[in-house]
Amino acid sequence: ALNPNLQSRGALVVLEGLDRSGKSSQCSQLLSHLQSIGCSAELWRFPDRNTAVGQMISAYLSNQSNLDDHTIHLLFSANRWEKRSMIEEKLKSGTTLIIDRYSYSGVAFSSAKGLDFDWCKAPEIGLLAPDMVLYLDISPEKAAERGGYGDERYERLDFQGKVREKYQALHDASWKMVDACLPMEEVQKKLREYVLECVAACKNGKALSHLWS
Ligand code: DGP
Ligand code: NA
Ligand code: NA
Repeated sequence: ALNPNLQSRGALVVLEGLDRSGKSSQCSQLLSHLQSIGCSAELWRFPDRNTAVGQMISAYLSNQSNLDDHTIHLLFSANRWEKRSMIEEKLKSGTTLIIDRYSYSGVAFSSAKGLDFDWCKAPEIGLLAPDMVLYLDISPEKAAERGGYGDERYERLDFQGKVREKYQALHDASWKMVDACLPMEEVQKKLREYVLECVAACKNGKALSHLWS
């Protein structure tokens, strides 16, 4: 409901999906669209490979280093925690954030390796909860047809299948499922509708909440 006493804030919108689901290009198009209609918005991504922690993650993903599964899980989580206060400041200043991957990737990818699901969720507790999660749904087979996977760790058909199952166990009322196999423009159209709805709700006083809610 409309609450004129609250300063209007930006929306926290997360895009999730398997590798090669089209997330990153959909994110850029969303950002351009929001900016073109005068909405203050930024595009962020996790892992953020620019920080010291992010560089350790990047070395791990490109197979230049090996780390225990629990250790890398906690590094991915730390990489989100180190941005937590900046995310809150941005939102409170009225900027909408489109984020390419978040805690759901953290839990889906690590639990797909066999780590305990609830153990994987624990370090994410207290991070800001997205106002909306847009899940670009694609089968690993279809994703692999898109020019094949790259050389990074995790970019294998069998593993991506397990990740998809874990994603299915995470989805809640804040999730919108979008068929990533639709033509790109149609995917974009649906994403825009959802995001605009979410931006309006946040402007009208929707409260920020925390994971896992
Ligand atoms: P990207 O930069 O979006 O291509 O992500 C790099 C890879 O890392 C991709 O295969 C997804 C995976 N990933 C992203 N976030 C996490 C996380 O928090 N934990 C784990 N284990 N994997 C993640
Ligand atoms: Na990737
Ligand atoms: Na990506």
